[in-house]
Amino acid sequence: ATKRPGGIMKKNSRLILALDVESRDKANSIASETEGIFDAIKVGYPLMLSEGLSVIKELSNIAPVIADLKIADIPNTNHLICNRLFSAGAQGVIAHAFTGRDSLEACVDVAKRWSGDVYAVTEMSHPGALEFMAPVAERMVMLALVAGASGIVAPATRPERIRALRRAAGGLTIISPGVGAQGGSLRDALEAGADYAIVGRSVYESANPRAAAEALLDLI
Ligand code: 3DU
Repeated sequence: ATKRPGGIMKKNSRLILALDVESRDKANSIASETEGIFDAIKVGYPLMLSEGLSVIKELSNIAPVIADLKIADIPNTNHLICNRLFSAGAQGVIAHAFTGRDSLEACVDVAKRWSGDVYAVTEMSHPGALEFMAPVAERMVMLALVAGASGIVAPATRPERIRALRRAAGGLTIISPGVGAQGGSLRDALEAGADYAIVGRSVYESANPRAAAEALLDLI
């Protein structure tokens, strides 16, 4: 599995909206209100388990959708999951790297067929990620490169770790959650080497999501 690093996501605002609301109506209204600001919308378990895969196609009329199911299974199952997500309209998927090369390559193989992106989770943003993930995160970045992923997920809560993972990541795209609600700084994450910041609660829980998103734009 070889795929040019970097992927196909357009880089304008460098902001990705994490839309972890649990209703289709709420998701569509926030996505519409903030239309034009975010380079992509990340949809995960909360919304997909509430409303099903059809939300992907709906939201992708507003912005490209990254499906964040943190896929972590054997190659055959990963293959099946990725096929479902890309055929539902996702432009990218997020998969765990810790499952190893064959599992990650299964995701990349499917992504190639759909001309889509795979982002490999290396080190997560919460404190618990220091227990098992951080000590092997650089190795997981190398795996993402070898497997042909488009990019990696690295923690905005620890910009010094983004900096270290960027050194290993070469031309891979770095998408970085943890800005705002988890305490991470947008500017610090981008300066440390993230290509995109992922922002959820500080936008979708705001009384005025568009104003909150525009305030982030002003910081960049
Ligand atoms: O903390 P926020 O509400 O801004 O949302 C962050 C999103 O990114 C959320 O969907 C979460 O599941 C996801 N994410 C992380 O926060 C940290 C990771 O390491 C990986 C994904």
